[in-house]
Amino acid sequence: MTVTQKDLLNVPKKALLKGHFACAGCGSALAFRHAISAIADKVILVVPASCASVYQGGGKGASFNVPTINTAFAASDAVASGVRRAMKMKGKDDLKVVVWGGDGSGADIGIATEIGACDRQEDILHIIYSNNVYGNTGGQRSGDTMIGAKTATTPKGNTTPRKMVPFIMIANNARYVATASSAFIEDLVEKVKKAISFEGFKLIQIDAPCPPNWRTDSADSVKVARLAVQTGIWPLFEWDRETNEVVLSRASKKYEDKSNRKQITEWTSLQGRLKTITEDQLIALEFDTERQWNFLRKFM
Ligand SMILES: Cc1ncc(C[n+]2csc(CCOP(=O)(O)OP(=O)(O)O)c2C)c(N)n1
Ligand code: SF4
Ligand SMILES: [Mg+2]
Repeated sequence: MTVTQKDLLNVPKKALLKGHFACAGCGSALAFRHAISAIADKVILVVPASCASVYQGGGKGASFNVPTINTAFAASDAVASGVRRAMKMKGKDDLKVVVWGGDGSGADIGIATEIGACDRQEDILHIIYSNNVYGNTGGQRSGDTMIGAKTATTPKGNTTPRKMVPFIMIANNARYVATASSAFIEDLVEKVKKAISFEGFKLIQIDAPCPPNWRTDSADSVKVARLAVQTGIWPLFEWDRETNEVVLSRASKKYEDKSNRKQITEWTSLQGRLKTITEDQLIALEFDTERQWNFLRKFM
């Protein structure tokens, strides 16, 4: 299923209307606009507490143009499970239930209900947009924060390796798992469309730059996300339970070979949160990047 730029315009309806409250250059809002617009005629969204709870607006100013249920931080996958079961009972099988949530809920506080839904093979798609922090509450470190990144709770730079949620979901036998990026929108839309075609629990994790917390220029969001792929920091891949194979996405194929990758410092130097990364932290970040690739290679 190849998605072209033309397909991005030819959508059932725009899922994100003008006047939303996301910051300029928000990678999450950009990804949302395309990923959810592509399936806007058949989606019910479930949103845990996050920036998305805020940037959707409310009342007459609401900018989410699809049915949306807002939930408590840890409850989104439980709520989504119930909504999907109810739709099935009502014979509305064509309605797909999608969790749109941040890394704070997806990697940390909601992970118990997320694994529970995966364990029960609930027929839902959980999309984590990862801005690498608890953005909505002031930018605290999350389980998905990069090593070396300064956050509100790691003023000297984060020292803890990322919790790799896609790998957790592979280990828990999800139906389909993928990573995506705000810089590769056609690839993201392809993955979302593919994911909802499967029955069972699906997870997609998106690298979503966040100018205020990453201390980047809002005009650089796509560039920063693209560099994350080109440096090997954020490999784009898909894993399917039927084949138990990891397939690297087009944009990441050549970066499996380390010699093709751009220097990680090209990516860090654009971000205030990583500009002061120490030598030790940089080594640890490189090690953590290789840890991801080594895991993926086991399934290739
Ligand atoms: C149980 C619980 N703990 C803390 C909060 C406060 N809270 C609301 S949103 C949020 C941060 C969400 O972070 P993330 O999921 O990464 O989404 P982002 O804000 O970055 O988009 C926090 C800590 C809450 N609502 N409920
Ligand atoms: S804080 Fe970050 S994730 Fe939240 S709306 Fe702003 S740019 Fe987007
Ligand atoms: Mg977040």
